[in-house]
Amino acid sequence: MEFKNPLHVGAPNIGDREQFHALADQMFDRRWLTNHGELVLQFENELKDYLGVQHCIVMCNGTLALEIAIRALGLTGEVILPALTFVATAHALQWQGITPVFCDVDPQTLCLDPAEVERCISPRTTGILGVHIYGQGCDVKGLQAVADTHQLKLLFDAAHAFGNTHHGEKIGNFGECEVFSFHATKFFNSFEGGAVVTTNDALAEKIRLMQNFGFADADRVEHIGTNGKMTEVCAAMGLTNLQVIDRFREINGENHTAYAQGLAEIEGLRLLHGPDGSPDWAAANKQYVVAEVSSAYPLSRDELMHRLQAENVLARRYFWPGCHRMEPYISLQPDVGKRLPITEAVLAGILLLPTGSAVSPRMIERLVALIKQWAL
Ligand code: T4K
Repeated sequence: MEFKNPLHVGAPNIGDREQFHALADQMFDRRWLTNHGELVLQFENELKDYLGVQHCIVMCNGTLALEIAIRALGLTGEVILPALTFVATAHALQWQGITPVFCDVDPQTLCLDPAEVERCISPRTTGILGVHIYGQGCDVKGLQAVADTHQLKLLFDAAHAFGNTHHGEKIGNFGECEVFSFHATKFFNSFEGGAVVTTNDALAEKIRLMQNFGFADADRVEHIGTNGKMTEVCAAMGLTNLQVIDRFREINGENHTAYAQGLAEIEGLRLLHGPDGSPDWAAANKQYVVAEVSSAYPLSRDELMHRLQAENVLARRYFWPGCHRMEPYISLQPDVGKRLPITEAVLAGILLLPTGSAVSPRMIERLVALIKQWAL
């Protein structure tokens, strides 16, 4: 086995432990563990500045944040989204009795194709849920135009796009609202966590109440609500990691360069994202290293993944086989794959390789050497 310790896609980035312990001690000293404590309020303020957004409501995870955003926007009936996403995006709709309508993606961005979205609209459609997949910004303008024409609500799942920009503008400022995940496996984590960000004052207020059972004050409930609150210990982790976020970004940049240089010499393997001279690429968190394995490589994608796993490189096929091929969607809409040719083609060849602060360019050289050797 080439690597003694496993190389994971999604191994957490972890900031300064001393700082985390100091924040956790403050929390214990105050005997205030959750319910909008000082650390959560500080975290929301720092995030607001970092993301350049007007309102930021942190939550216990990204999935609940999505569910609350969807409910606060009053979505019902059908909502259009890509099948090329983590299943949480679809579940957040289905969980609330909304039908997820899976739509094909643009082959360049791998995000929703506005022309395809237009084709998926029915009289029951109330919204469009774009996903900035692998941190790549959606065609925001195109999607907003479709939403405006058909009077639909547009929101974004920005779980992969923390700190990224789209045409130079910070992700977090688009649509009615955007939703981040701070799960342990994300570029930026608070153990578990998420946030809804928006420029809409009334929506922000509604979401804030909904994530606390709908309470407007101690004895007054204004909405149906749930418990979406973030704990103080999660906020402590978020504050700790936010201090060193620029270093995490640099590390991912160095790792991406190491992959790009190594894989460039291997026929049948290519990275789906790469330097294009744009400020968006420079700012990107590069959380996922997304490779495509084509028939020009002697091993199939799955054979390559299994060979890598045998060497303790735990590559992943995110998001194979696609939400539309998972339950309950495959049973409810068995033929939907037929209208998703780009999604299906992408999912057939995709392989995500480990990056983050647990991985170094030297490890990547060794990993790439294996892939090269198997190509001979
Ligand atoms: N929307 C999108 C587009 C998303 O990608 C996600 C989450 C969401 C919404 C929902 O946000 P959250 O509700 O999760 O905040 C993982 C994560 O659990 C999930 O957050 C993430 N997307 C998804 C892409 O990845 P799994 O089922 O693949 O997790 P698992 O346990 O297989 O772990 C992934 C890899 O990370 C493994 O190789 C092990 C490694 N790992 C994991 C943890 C937890 C570590 O090395 N250390 C760790 O602490 O879903």
